[in-house]
Amino acid sequence: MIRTLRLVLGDQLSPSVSSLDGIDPERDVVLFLEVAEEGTYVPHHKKKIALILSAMRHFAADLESDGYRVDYVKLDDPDNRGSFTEEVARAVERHKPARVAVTEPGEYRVLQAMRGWEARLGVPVEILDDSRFFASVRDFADWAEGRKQLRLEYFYREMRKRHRILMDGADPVGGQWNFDQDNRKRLPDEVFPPKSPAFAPDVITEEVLALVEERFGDHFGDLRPFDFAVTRAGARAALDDFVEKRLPRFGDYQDAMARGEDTLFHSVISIYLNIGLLDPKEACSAAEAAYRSGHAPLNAVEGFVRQILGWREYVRGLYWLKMPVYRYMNHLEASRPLPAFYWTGETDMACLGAAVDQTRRTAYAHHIQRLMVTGVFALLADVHPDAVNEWYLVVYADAFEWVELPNVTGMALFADGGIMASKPYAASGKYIDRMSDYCKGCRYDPKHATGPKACPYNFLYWDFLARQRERLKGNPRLGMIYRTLDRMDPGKVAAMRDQAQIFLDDLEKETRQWQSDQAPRKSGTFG
Ligand code: FAD
Ligand code: DLZ
Ligand code: SF4
Repeated sequence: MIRTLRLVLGDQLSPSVSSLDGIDPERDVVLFLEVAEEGTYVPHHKKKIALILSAMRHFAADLESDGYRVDYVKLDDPDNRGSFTEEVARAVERHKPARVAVTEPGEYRVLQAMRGWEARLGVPVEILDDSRFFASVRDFADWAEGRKQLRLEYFYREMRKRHRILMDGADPVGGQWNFDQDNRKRLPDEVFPPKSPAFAPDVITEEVLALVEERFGDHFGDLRPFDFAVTRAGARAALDDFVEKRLPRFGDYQDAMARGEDTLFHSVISIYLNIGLLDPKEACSAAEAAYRSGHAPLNAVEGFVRQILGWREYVRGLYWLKMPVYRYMNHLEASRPLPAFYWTGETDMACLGAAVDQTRRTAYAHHIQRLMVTGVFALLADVHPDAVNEWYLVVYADAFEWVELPNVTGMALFADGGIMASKPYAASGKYIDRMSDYCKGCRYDPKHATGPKACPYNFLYWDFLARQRERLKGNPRLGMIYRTLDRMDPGKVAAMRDQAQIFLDDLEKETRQWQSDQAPRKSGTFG
């Protein structure tokens, strides 16, 4: 008799995942389920689906060759019932295990389903902690308890101390916790970032690519060229390549954007961390070793470690602390639809056109593109958080709700009313002009705030501040900006607000037309 049926989900592809703890190779079965519902509850980017299915198949094959009993249900299995719940039920009928073990999932939606399994299946179902993070859900809740504000900086310092990363005794290496001030350079013309490595598809990946084209061909995004790593060895090679070639300048150009440069000095490892092919601890150790050996400077290494040990852990803790209400937050009462150009890329705004084009091609954009280009525009344009969240969850290969939702609702949209960020990241076109070369090739001009050449970020920025005055005026970090607004010529403010109104209404009209021209979209969790 099968003792334990061990279910491994598509973002749990680590040998150390808790659902495999204490596995008995003779009497246990490891179960993998390719199910249509996970590809369509929102219509994910084709590259994202291919990454996950191919990585699942490779991981399962490795386990099998290591001597474990694997039951792998493929998407095109004629008996496949299409959802985790139905397929676990079918596997329980097949194997009649004494119990089912699974590691807690990364999305609340799936956890809710899992909580109903024991009653449905009639066997004990053990949902185990996910130990692949520095902080457990409980650790974060303990840290948050009794605090008025949940600011990243304090959580991050605790994590540095607790995990002894970049520490000299009780003090941070270099005498300071944060080198953000050094990390805001624009990319100079003579600096050419090394490309991140490309991994050619093997036979397994080619089979998956054909399947994805057949089953999800109408989803957003280009499937080919497909050059993600799909194994742990490939993911580790991607990390090593980053540490060797890009980490030394990661800090300097962390906030820069440039035409034709999709990845700059970023690591492009979130896809591997989030599906389990890389361990966050090994990423931080590799970066710290590069600092200790003199290969990379402290501003780069600290900046990178802060993203993983700080932000990544913090957003996960916040997600599980605040769900399910976090998913429905809309503090600024934003109400407009997501502009059609987020899907089509058809816009005269060069920065947005570039971000959407890159996202369609690669299922990747770096942090500042996500935050300060597509994110800020959605904030200023009053787009409803549901529509923005759905877009980010669909289009990025690294998007799972635990990490996507806080970044969108909390960081980009201020829809949580300041649980995550101390003020909205609202910015005018000046920011994009300072940090990129997009504006040079744009029909708009970041120096104009009204008139035909005015950069939309400019009039939308001041309109946003004026429109949200009642909600935001008490924010101490916005006091100076509201004083500037109040000192502006009222005629200029009125002109910017009129132009914003016309611009947003036209955009909404075009979007509604585009929506009605589309075949009805599949409904997702974000409606
Ligand atoms: P690097 O810049 O090289 O950073 C190193 C690592 O730090 C990343 O791989 C990632 O694991 C981690 N990291 C950095 N910033 C964050 C952050 N804010 N939150 C969590 N982890 C972070 N990240 C996702 O993994 N999935 C998402 O769905 C996602 N959605 C986002 C949506 C918005 C609106 C914003 C502003 C950010 C989002 N991020 C998301 C965070 C960040 O943009 C990506 O992690 C990063 O761009 C991935 O590229 P990289 O691996 O080259 O990162
Ligand atoms: C995203 C995704 C997709 C597209 N397909 C599968 C799948 O067929 N089987 C699977 O186990 N996981 C898949 N995933 C990842 C899941 O959506 C993810 O595990 C849950 O959202 C929980 O984080
Ligand atoms: Fe973007 Fe405005 Fe610059 Fe055009 S001018 S690229 S819209 S910031």
